[in-house]
Amino acid sequence: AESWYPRHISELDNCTHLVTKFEPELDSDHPGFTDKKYRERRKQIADIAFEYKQGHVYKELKLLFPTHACKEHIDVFQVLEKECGYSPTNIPQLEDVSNFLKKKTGFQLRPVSGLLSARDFLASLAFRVFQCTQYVRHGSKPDHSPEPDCIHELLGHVPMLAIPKFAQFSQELGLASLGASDADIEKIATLYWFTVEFGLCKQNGEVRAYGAGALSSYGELRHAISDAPKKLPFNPYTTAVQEYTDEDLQPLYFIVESFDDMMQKMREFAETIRRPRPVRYDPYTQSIQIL
Ligand code: H2B
Ligand code: FE
Repeated sequence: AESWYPRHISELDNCTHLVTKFEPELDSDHPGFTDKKYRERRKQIADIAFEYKQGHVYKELKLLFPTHACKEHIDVFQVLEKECGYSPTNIPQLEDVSNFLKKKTGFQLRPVSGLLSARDFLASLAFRVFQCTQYVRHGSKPDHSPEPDCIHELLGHVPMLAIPKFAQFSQELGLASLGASDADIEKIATLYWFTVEFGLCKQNGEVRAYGAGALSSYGELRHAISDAPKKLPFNPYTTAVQEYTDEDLQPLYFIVESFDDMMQKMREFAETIRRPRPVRYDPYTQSIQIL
């Protein structure tokens, strides 16, 4: 039989067999053989090349979206591919994506250099500002990052923030956080975790993911829709005090009936959060009004 050869550019991922006899590690005639620094540096660069997979995460996720993601995410994702340069080989500019979001829901992206405190992160949502990282996760672990990175933001958060109802929900979480006590911030951050990050919803009798942490990791997304984890109905009063871990895979998810239902329940809950005075966002002046 004919021996295997690559038929598509992505199959070059399987063409990684090295001829090593001239490398500085193995060839005593190599000018770098006795230069430890040079050999270390060479090894670092070689590891990056060896781990490289073309558009791996993006393609795995795209295969899962039709059966695992909520309908709204699937629809917006197609528009992002058409209008915003989303593709397996391109990371779009945040400014282009921010302008796209502004047109869809008035949300904008603001660059941030790393993980913010929950209070500061939530406060920005009140202004329809999403604090967005720009760096990309380490290539040795393409499917998981312990901190947010631009793959998580672009594949998970951005599509959801382009959906009017979801944008409204996100802003209301932010408004509820303004002036709240540390204990209440913790509750809102927990609600954020189980909805915006790892939320599941019911659609046409199926469970689908709308949380960005699930939508930006194929391992998490498969796990979330499988029978392995525990799933409970979303109820802000119990969800807000549920312990959680930021380990690789979540042991527990909360399911909402619909975005409308989630929003209504969350509004009721927000009423119970004690704050100095009620507030409202004024979009004309882009400021918070104290009522
Ligand atoms: N900071 C940044 N930069 N991105 C986030 O997604 C984020 C954050 N999430 N700080 C917050 C915390 C979230 O985990 C909640 C609100 O605590
Ligand atoms: Fe996130």
